[in-house]
Amino acid sequence: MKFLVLHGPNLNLLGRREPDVYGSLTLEEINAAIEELASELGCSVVFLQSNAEGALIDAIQASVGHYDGIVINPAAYTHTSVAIRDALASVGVPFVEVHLSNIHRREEFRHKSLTAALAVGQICGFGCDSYLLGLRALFSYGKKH
Ligand code: CA2
Repeated sequence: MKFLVLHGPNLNLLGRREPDVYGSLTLEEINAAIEELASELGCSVVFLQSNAEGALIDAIQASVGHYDGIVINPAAYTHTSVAIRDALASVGVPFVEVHLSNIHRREEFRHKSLTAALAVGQICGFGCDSYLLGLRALFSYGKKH
């Protein structure tokens, strides 16, 4: 199985600012942990981080027929992007929404996700482990569907 891991805006800054909220790992270190889990599970992963909404949408549209699922942290677009929601809805590729922080115990504007209702599930609040739990869950989902 092959999975696409999408990181949204500003996640390229991880490890350099706000470690109290998002942890001290860099995005490269998170990707390395995901890669290690993928090889343990026997699946492959492809990564993309973008600060641009359109680039994320292009990647979602292009995922059809190439990936068994998407692990996505839409970052701030979670709370604002009807366009990313529409892209995810249109491709029908199963996805898990992940967040480093627990968005439900933060500011009210972060409580709402425009994408979560379309996801197989949402995992938040576990830092890097949110991605690892998300990949495990999607891998297991993929074996059953
Ligand atoms: O907790 C998460 O994973 C978020 O998706 C992160 C987003 C935030 O807008 C969501 O509400 C929750 C922000 C990503 C920005 O990451 C930074 C990392 C280091 C320094 C500054 C921002």
